[in-house]
Amino acid sequence: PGTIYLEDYQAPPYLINRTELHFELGEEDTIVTSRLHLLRAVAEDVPLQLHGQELELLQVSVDNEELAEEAYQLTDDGLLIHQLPEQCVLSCKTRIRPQDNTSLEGLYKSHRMFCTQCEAEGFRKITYYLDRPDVMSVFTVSIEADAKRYPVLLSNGNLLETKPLDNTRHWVQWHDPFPKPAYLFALVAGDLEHIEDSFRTAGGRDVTLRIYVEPKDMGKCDYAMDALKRSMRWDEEVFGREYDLDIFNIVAVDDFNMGAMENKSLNIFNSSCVLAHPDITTDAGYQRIEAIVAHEYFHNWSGNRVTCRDWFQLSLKEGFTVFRDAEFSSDMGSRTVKRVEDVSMLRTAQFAEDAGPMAHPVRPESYIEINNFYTLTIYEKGAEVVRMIHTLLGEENFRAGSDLYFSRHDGQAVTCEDFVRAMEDASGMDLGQFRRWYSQAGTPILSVTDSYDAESNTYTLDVSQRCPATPGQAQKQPFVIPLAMGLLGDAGNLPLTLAGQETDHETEDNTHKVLIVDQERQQFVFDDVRERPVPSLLRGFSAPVRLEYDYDRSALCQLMSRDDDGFVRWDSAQALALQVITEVQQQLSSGAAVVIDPLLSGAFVQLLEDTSLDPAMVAEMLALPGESYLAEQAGEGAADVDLIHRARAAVKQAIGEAAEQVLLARYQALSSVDAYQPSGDQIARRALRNSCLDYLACANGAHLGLAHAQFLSAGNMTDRLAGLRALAFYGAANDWAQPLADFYQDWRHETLVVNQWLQLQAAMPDGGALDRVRGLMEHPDFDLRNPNKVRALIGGFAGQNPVNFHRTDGEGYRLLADVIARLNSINPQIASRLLAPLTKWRYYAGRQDMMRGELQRLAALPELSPDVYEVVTKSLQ
Ligand code: HT7
Ligand code: ZN
Repeated sequence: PGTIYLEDYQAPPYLINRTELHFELGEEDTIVTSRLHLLRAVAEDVPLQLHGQELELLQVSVDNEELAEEAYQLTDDGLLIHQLPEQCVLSCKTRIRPQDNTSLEGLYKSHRMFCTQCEAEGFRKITYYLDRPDVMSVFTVSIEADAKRYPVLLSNGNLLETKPLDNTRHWVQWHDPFPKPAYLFALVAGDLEHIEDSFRTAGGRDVTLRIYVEPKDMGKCDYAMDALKRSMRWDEEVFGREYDLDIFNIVAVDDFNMGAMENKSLNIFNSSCVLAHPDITTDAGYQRIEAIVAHEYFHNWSGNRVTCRDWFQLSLKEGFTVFRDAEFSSDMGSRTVKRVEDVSMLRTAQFAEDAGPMAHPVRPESYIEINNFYTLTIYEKGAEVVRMIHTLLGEENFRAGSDLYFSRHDGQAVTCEDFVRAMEDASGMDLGQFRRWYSQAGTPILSVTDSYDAESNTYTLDVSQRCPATPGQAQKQPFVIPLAMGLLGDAGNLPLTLAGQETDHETEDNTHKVLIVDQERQQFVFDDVRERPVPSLLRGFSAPVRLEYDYDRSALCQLMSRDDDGFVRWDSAQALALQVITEVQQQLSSGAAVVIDPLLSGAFVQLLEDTSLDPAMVAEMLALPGESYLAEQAGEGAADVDLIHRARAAVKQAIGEAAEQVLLARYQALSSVDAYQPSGDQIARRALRNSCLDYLACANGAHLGLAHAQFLSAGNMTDRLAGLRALAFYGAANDWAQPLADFYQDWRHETLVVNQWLQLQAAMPDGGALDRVRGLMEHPDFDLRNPNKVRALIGGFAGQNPVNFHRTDGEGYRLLADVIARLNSINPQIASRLLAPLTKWRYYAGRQDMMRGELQRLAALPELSPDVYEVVTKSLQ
C-alpha cells in the first residue's frame, strides 16, 4: 500500500453540487443508483477519478446516455471517466453486498438492521464518488425495502415523502439541505422503535428528537435523551451554537467499530455508548454516555457545518470537539475530577503513543491508512492544544475566536491553520510559534529547578524544555508552553510578583500565574518572597508535557493537602505513590528488605479522615498509578511487568493495612439506601466506597466477605461489579468461581453486561487467565465479528492484564497475534487497533524479542490489510 502526503494535497478538479441516491435494499444484495451533478472546477479537461471499493458496476451514464465501455476504466481504487462535459449528470448503478460486509465500513448489516459507517472512507464502498471531505454536496436519498422487515427507513435531513410500493415494499425520500462531505452520509433501515422528545432552540425552532433502538432496548434510552437536551442547551449558552434542522435522530447499533458517528442529523451510536439503565449500566458508563452524546452533537458545528479540507486536518474537528465535550462534562459535574480523569488517560496512553513507533504530530504529514490515525494524539492531545489556546487567549477572546471561526468558515472544508488564524484575528495575539504544536510530534519535557535567596527575598525558577526525537523528526524547535503555577508557603499560597513586572492589583487572584515558556532555557524571578516556598507547577495540567522537578516527599505531602489547585493536589499524590512504588521495586529486585514509606499511608489516612473533602476527589487521589503508567514511567527496556505488579500490590496492601479502620468506617458510612441516580453526588460516594472496598479486600482476605455481601445485595451495576471485581482480583478460585457463574446466569440476556463479564475475566491477574480467555473465545456469547466483544475479551486481556499478557513463555503475545491474524480479513480496523500493546515492545525488559517475533509473524502474512501492514511495519522499524 502507498503513502499519502499532506504536501501533495490538491483541490478537487470536479465539484458535486447535488447528489441523488437511490437504494434498493434486498436480502441478497443492494442496488445503489447515483445521480451526481458534476461541475468541472479547473479550466482544462481532466479525467474524473472516482473512488470505489468492492463495488460491482452495473451501468454508467452521462446526461442519461449510457457510456460506451471505452469511455471509462475500472481501476484498482475506483472508476476513471474520460472526456466529461464541463457540467453534467453522471449516473452509476452498482451492486453491493451489505450482508457479507464484516468490515463495518460502508453499508452493512448488524443483526437484522442495515446501517452505514462512512467516516473516513467508507462511502466508496457504497457507490463511486469523490470520497474526500472537501467535496461537499446537497444529498437527496430515496430508499426502498421490504416494509415488514424494515418499517423504519432513515437518512440525513428532512423526510420528504413516504409511500407503499407493492404489497411488500415501501419507499421513502430524505433531503438534507446542508452541503456535506460523503463521510457524513448515513442510512439506517430496520424494525426499530423509538422514544421521542423535543427541544426549543434559543431562536425558537422546535426540534423533534428521536432515539431509535431494537424493541428490547426501549427502556434504556431516557438518559441519552436527557444528555442530548443538556448538550443542546449548553452549546447555545457556552458557544452560541444552535441546532439547524427540525429533526435530530440517534440510532443504537450493536456492531460498530468505534463509539459513535456524527452523521448530519442522524447520529449512529455503538449501543454501548447510548443505552443505559441502572440495572445494567455503571456510573462510568453513564458518564461516558453523556460525554459521547455531547461529543457527537457538538460535531454538528465543529465538524459538520465547518468540516476538514483533508484527513490530515482531522484534529481540527476532533481535537476541538473533545475540548468542547470536556468543558461540557466539567460544567455538568466536577471540573477537577474530569481534568484528573482526562490527564490520567493522556499521560498513560497518549504519552506512550507519542514515545512509540506510531508517533505523529497533531496534524500528521503522511499516512498509509487513515483509519490508523483516529488516535489519542489527534483526539486528546489535539484537545490539549485547543485548551492551551484557551489558556493563552482567555475565555472572552477564545469565544470571539470560536465565533469568528464558525462565521468565517460556515459551509466550508478548512484546515487547522484556518482555526488558528481565526483565534489570532479575533484576539490580536500572535500564535506563530505556538503552531509548532500542530507540526512537531513527541511529548516535550519541561525541566524545572529552583533557588531561594533569603537575603533578597527572591525566588528563582530555571526552566528548560526539550523534546525527544520521533519517527522522521530528529530535531525539535522550542514549543510555547503555558506553565500555570503558584507558590505554597507555610500559611497557604503566596502572592506572586514577577521581577520587572508591575504587580497587577486589579486581578482577584495574585497567587496564580501563567508563565510563558517559549525558549530552550528561561529564568523567572519572583520578588518579595518571604519564605522558601514549595512550587505548585503545571496547575490544571496547563500543557501536555512531562514535568521534571525534584520534589521531596514532604513537599509532595504539603501540596497534596494544602495547594489551591485540585489538579496539583491529585498529581502530588500520584508522584508520591510513584516514588514509593519505584522504591519498593528497587528493594524487590535487589533482594533487600521491603520497607514501605509510612508517609504515603499516613497521607492517605489523612485524606480518608477528612470528610469535608469531595469523595470523588479522594477516590481519585487514593487511586495508585496503574501498571501501564508505571511501565511507561520506567522507560524503554526498563519495564519489568512482574516487579511492577508485585511492588504496586505490596504498596496497596500496606496502605490497606495501615488505613484499615478508617477504610472500614468510610465504607460503612458511605453506604446508601437511596434509589440509584447517576448524579454527581451519588457517583462520588460510590466511587470512594468502592475504592475503600478495593483496599480492604487487597489487604486482608477477611474482608472478601464484604465484597461478597456487596455483590449479593447491590442495587445497581456499579456496586455489583465492584464487589465481583474485588472477589475476582483478590480472592481464590473458590471465592470467585460461583459469583462469576451466577452473574452470567443473571445477566446473560443483556449483551452489554455479558461484555463486562468477559472483560472482568480477561483482566483478572490470576495464573489461569490465558486459558480462561482461550475458553471464553469459544463461549456462545463471544463473536469475533462483534467489536465490543473483541475489545472486552481480547482488548481487556492485552491491555488490562499486564502480568498475563507478558507471560514469560510468550503465550499471551501469541494469543493476541493469532486473533489479529484472523481479524485482518474480517475487520482490519479492529485488527489494527488491537495491535497497540505489541507496538510497545521497546519498553519490556526480557520480552522484546518475543514481542517483535509476533509482529514479524504478522508482517509475513499474505494479504495483509493496509491497516495492519502500516502498524506492523512501522513498529518493526
Ligand atoms: N467522527 C467519528 C470517527 C470515526 C468513526 C466512528 C465510528 C466508526 C468508525 C469511525 N471511523 C472514524 C467519531 C467521533 O469522533 O465522533
Ligand atoms: Zn469526534
